[in-house]
Amino acid sequence: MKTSAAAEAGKDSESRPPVDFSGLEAALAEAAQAMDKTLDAILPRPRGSHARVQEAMRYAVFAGGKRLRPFLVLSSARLFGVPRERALRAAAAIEALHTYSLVHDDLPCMDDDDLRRGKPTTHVKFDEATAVLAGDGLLTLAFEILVQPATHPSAEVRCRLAAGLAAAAGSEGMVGGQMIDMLAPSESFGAEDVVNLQRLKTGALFEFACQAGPVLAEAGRKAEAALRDYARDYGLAFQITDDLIDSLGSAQAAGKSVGKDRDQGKATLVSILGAEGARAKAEALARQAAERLAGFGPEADLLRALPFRLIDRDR
Ligand code: GRG
Repeated sequence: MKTSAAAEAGKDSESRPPVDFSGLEAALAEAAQAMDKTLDAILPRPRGSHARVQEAMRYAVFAGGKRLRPFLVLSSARLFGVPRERALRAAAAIEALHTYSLVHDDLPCMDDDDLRRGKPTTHVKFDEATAVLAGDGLLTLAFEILVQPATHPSAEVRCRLAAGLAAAAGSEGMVGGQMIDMLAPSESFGAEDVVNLQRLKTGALFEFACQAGPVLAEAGRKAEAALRDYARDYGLAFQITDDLIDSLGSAQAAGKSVGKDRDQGKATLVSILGAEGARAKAEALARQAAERLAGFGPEADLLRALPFRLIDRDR
């Protein structure tokens, strides 16, 4: 039987509009490949007596991520005709920073995980201190990439990118979200609290990824707002799907430990709405995300299709 919260979420659920998935898998694979090549060129080659930390940075980055944030940067940049090299550099910065967050999140003092992206976590493969330093190295590298002139000839644009990433990743963004997550009570944590937590912890970085295109193109605030709104809906749909996988999936399919939220008694939209309600909510958010791009033509079709492909991951 549906809970009332699930019934509420289910109200959002209408049948799915026609979604053009053609070309999406190929585009995702192509973006991931280009990203790996760029990251390989940018990441320092292990050398000297500090080689170990650079080996750990490379281990974490090349452990097989889906490169979703880079795909969002590249796709949003393509909408505005941003030169590919610039978009790839912005994408590399965000992927380096995202990987740092995963390395630190997996540490024994945080989520204490042994498995990430289907492989031993960085502190298991190396050691705890090296994993902390590797995360620090990736975080700082992200900003080094953004402020180099190869990212954009305009210093103002480079500053906006660096400030945007700092805001998304800092204590009013991802770090703040992680803090709330660690302090979150197992009771009296409602849907609104969960949405706020997720918007900071994972959503802020998605917002930055989607806004990188219009910022690189100097396309103006209206374009940035459209991409930000798309990212908000996409980010929450992504998180709900991740929670569904955590709640229902296998560690092998997820490439990481599952069932942790439930074991720790953490509230998620799945525990609040139930699996069916959460799925309906994710579907509604995917539809809304696609609608946010109504002002663009067929060049935005990959971005329109992505949230639907994403929410099908848990089935
Ligand atoms: C430690 C400062 C600090 C922050 C950690 C983002 C985050 C904050 C922790 C990650 C923990 C987690 C599992 C969050 C759920 C959603 C999420 C970000 C999943 C990983 O992103 P994917 O699926 O991963 O894009 P890949 O490996 O494909 O890059």
